[in-house]
Amino acid sequence: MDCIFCKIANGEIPASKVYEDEYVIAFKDINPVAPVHILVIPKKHYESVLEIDTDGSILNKIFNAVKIIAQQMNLTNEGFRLVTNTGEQAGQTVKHIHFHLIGGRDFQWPPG
Ligand code: DGP
Repeated sequence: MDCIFCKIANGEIPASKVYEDEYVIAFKDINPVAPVHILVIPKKHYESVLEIDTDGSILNKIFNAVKIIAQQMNLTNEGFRLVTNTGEQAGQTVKHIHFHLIGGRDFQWPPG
């Protein structure tokens, strides 16, 4: 399968990694929209939230990584946003589920 995030997960394509464990990898977004913009992904390929294991185990691993990275990046006091775009209308361009962890500035709600 020709998936850019699978290639980052298996080391075929370089990325600026900030976290890695057996199940999850996190790296800096190539096109940051905030001072901190990290993509947190499962190493296993799932297209989106719609494909994720229903037992929730991979989500536990992802959220555990998010907590560690937020602490690492000193985002826990000011706050941060965690977003996963699903499907075309939401603007999902890479079809390997990823959570945008963004912080370091104020955000608006509702988002654009
Ligand atoms: P989305 O629009 O939610 O599917 O977000 C995809 C994000 O992935 C977008 O912010 C740019 C980022 N991205 C795409 N290709 C690469 C890449 O090769 N390396 C890195 N680090 N980020 C990428």
